[in-house]
Amino acid sequence: MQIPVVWSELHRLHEPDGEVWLGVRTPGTEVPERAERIRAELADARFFAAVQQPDDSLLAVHDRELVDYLSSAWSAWEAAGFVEDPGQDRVVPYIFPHPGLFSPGVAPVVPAAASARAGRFAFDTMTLIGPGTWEAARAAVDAAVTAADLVVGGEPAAYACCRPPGHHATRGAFGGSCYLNNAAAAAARLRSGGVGRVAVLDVDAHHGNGTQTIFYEDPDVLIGSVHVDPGAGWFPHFLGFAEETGAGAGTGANRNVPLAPGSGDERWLEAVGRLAEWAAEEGAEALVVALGVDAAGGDPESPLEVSAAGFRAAGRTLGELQLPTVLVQEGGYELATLGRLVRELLEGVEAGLRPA
Ligand code: SP5
Ligand code: ZN
Repeated sequence: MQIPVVWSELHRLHEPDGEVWLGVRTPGTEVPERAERIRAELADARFFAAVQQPDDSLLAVHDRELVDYLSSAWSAWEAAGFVEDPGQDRVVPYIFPHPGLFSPGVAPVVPAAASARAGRFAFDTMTLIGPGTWEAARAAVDAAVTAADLVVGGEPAAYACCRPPGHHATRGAFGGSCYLNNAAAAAARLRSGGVGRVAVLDVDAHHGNGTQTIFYEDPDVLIGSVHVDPGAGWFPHFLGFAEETGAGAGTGANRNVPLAPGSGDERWLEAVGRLAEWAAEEGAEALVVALGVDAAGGDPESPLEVSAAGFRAAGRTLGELQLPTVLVQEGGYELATLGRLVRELLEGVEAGLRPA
């Protein structure tokens, strides 16, 4: 494979060790083994170490309050003694600043108590913070931005093999196994590196609500996402509908294609094709692919039924746009097939980019 792979060992420091779902600590599927499986499958590629990036690369897409919180959340939790009493070895929120909580004109503060602070920034209970979560999340952004830098520097495409994933994280909140939005940071880097208009196309099985929301009013970052229909009962439940098309100056720059559970290659590839065509028509000069492979038939987190050949075909369609392309790993949870599916998509991109 020609596409360079950006890698950081620091991902291993993030061991969520489960997720709190429906109030119960369940095993969770966003495990360190994921990145190791992908790396093993791509062992013949050129590897680049993720380069540490300045705070600017985070602050381009996140509020300082979120960054400050995430970088200190574990130490504050530990110092508060919650590991011993009540016996919780990960940061878990308990109270949320729900819009319905507030009196008119009263805005949420950052709470004084470490126990309450988590809910100020988390939008679900599943996305646990442990001792190395911050270091790993930050390294994942480093990997995505390093991949963007390779592309700004002239590589036709680059792939960030990173975790934790990012596309559910908004400017000010984290959730859905995501803490910092790696793909958004890559898009911002392409923009600051001189690209006029970037398209982020998200093929993860879940709606990329964070990336959508970060760029919702930005006409120069087009966002397209194909995902399982949240209206059919799937995460992130509240966003990802076709009616969400951007706002303000970004009106028309967002596009969602929700698919019925059970959709396979035919419907999924048709959607990928429509999003790619739209990005070209709207004048995208570079592409970020939010590369989740959890739309695969065997994946435990989604009811879509895409095949290995489907991922290769999607890659080819994206490559045929002939744009400088940054690919950023998102979801994909079936350990036995994960690496192969990523390889199929990357090889498809390579085939599409190559002039016929
Ligand atoms: C990046 C990404 O793919 N995030 C996906 C987060 C979706 N998680 C939803 C989990 C809902 C509860 N999980 C139950 C798993 C049963 N196998
Ligand atoms: Zn997903």
